Amino acid sequence: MSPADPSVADAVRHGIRCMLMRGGTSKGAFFLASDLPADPAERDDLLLRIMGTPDPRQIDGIGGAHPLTSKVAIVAPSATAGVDVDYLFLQLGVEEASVADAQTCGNLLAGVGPFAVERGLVAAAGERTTVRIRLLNTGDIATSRFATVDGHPDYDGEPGTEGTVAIDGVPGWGSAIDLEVGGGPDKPLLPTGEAVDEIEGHRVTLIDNGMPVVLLRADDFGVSGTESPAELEADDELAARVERIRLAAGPLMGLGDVAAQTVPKMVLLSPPRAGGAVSTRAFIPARVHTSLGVLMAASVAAAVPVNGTVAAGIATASGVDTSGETTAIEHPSGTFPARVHVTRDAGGTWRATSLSLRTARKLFDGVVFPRPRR
Ligand code: NQM
Repeated sequence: MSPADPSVADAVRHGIRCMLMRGGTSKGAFFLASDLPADPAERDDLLLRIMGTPDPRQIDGIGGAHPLTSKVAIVAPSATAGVDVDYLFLQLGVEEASVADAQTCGNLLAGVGPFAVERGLVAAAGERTTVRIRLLNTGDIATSRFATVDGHPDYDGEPGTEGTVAIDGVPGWGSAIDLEVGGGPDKPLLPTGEAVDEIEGHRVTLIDNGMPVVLLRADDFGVSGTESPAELEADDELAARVERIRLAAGPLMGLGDVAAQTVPKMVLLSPPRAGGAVSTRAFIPARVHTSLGVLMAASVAAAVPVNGTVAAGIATASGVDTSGETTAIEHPSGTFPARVHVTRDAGGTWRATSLSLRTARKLFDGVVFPRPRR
C-alpha cells in the first residue's frame, strides 16, 4: 500500500484494521503489514498518530502512557523457508515522537502466533498450533506453541488444568504459550567476547540472549536493588550515570550509536530476596520496568553459568533448578522462571537459546482511527 493509496490517505476517515493484544506483561497494537503503508516514514507517522504520541497521557490515541503499553507488532507472511511469519516490533515513544526498531519484544512475541491464526496467515492445527516466526529486528527465529480450539486461539484455558498458567505481573490465569528463541550460529552470547568489561570505572557484563543487556551491580551505584521502579526513576543522578554507560556500551556491543535507540537495556543486579537466583531492576532505558522483559530475563539467566560475569558473582545456586536450565530471576512484581540453554563451542565461544512461558489475550479487534496530521 503506498502513501498515495486513497485508503491510506483517508485513514483518518476510514480507519486502519488493528487488533489490541496483551502479550505477556506488555500491551500493543497488532497490524498486518499489508494494512499499513509500505514506506517506513509514512508508516511511522501513521503509528504515532494512532498511539497518540507525543503526549504524556497519549490521550488522543490508543497508547497506554507507558513504554510497556506503547508498542506495535507488524506481522506478514514470511518468504523465509521453514518460517511462517515475519514479526517487526516497533517501540513508540510516549512523550517523544520516536519510533525505535533496534530491539524486539519477547512479550508481544507471545501474541504473534495467535494473531497469525486470527488473521488467517497460519491455520490452526488441532489442539496445539506451532508458528515459526522470524524476528525482523534481531534476525533470531522463534517457535511459538499455543492452544487452539475449533480453529481459533484459546487464550483463556481452564483454570486448574495443565497448560493454564499465571505469570507474575498479570492478574489471573491464561493458556500457556511456549516461546523458543535462538540466534543463528554466528551470534555469540557475549558480543565483546569477554565475561566482563570496564566502562566508566564499572565492571559490567555485555550480553545478548535475544535482548542486548548490560549487567551492573546495584551496590556499585549506591542502591540496594530493592527500590521500586518509581524510586529509581526519581533518582536523576543514577539515571544519568546509567545512561552514560549505556551510550558507551552500544558501540562495544555492535549496536552503533544508541542515543535514539531503546537498547541495550540496563539491568541492576543484587542478591535474591525471595528464593530466586538474582534480583533485577531494569532500565528500558529511560523508565524502569515494572517486571522484566522475557528476553531480558533470558539474557540475565544466560550470564549466571558463565564464569566471571557480573551475574555469576552475585547469583545464588539455590535459585537455579537441579537440571541447571531454569533460573529464577526476581523482579519488582515477582519472579521470572527463565529457561535457557547455554553452551560453549570448541572455539570457546558462548552461545545460548531460551524457552519462555507466557500468556496473551486478544483485547479488541476492529478499526483504529488515527488523529489527523497537524
Ligand atoms: O525483553 C520491554 C517487555 C520489554 C521487552 C522493553 C521484552 C523482552 O517487557 O523480551 O519483552 O524492553 O521495553 O515487553
